[in-house]
Amino acid sequence: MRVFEFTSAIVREPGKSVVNGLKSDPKAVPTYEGVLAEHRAYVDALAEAGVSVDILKPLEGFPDSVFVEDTALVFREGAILLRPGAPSRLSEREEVRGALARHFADVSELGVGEYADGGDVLVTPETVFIGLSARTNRLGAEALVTRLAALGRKASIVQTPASVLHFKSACSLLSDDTIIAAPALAATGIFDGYRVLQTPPGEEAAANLVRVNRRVLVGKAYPRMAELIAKEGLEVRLLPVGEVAKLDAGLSCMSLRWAKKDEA
Ligand code: CIR
Repeated sequence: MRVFEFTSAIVREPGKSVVNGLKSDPKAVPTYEGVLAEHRAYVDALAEAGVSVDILKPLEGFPDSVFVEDTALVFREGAILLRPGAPSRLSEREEVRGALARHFADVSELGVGEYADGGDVLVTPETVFIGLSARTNRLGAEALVTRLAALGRKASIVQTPASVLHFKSACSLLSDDTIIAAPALAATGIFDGYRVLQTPPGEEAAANLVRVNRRVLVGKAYPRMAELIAKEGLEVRLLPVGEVAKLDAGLSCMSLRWAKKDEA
C-alpha cells in the first residue's frame, strides 16, 4: 500500500488571527503576511506535485485552524474526524466536517473524551503509529486503533518524545520502508524493522517533511536534510517555514492528503 502517493488535499487559508496561535516560545511572534506567504508557497508546491487542492476559507475564530492536519485522518478508504487535544482547537473539527463529507463516503469520528491530533499520527504502509502526547490521550489512541481497523489499517500506540509537540514533529515517512527521524526518536527503537535516516545535527526540526509522489517538501532552513533526500534519488522542493515554526508547526500540519480510489 503506497502511502505517499496523493491525488487530493484539503488545506485552510490562515486568518489574520493566526498571529495568536498556540506556541511554546512567547518571544516568537509570526506575522500574518509571513504565514500567508508560506501557506501559498506550500499550496503551490502541492499543486506542482500533481495534487488537486481544496482550499477552505480562513476562520478568524480559530487562530490555529490553518494547521488542518490535526482535525482529521484521511485515506482512500475513508476519513476519521478527530478531536484535537487543545481546548482552543477542539471545535475546529466541526469546521472540517462539511469538507470531509464532500470528499468521503465513509467518515467515522472520535467520541467524547477521545482526544487525538493528526500531528501525532504517522502512516506507513504496514502500520499507523499513534503517538501519545499532551494532545493525544490513551482513550483517543485506543479509539483510533478501532476506527483504523475498520478502514483496514493496523495501528500501534507509541510515545511522543517529551521534547516535541507532536509525534510527527520528530519523524516522517520517506518511502515504503524508510523513515526520517530525529535522533531522540530514532534511539527509542520504535521504528525497528524500518530503514531509519536520522536528521543531521542541528536540523532536528527538518524531520517534519512531506513526501508527495516523487517529490519531497523540505523546510528551506535545512540544507543538509535536503542533500540527504536528494541522495535518495528524490526531487527536493524547498519551502520557507520560519513563520509557521514560530507556532510550533511544520510542513505536514498544513494539509490533509489522500489518494482517490482508482487514481493512484
Ligand atoms: C498548535 O499548537 O496546535 C499549533 N500552534 C501548531 C500545530 C501544528 N500541527 C502539527 O504539527 N500537526
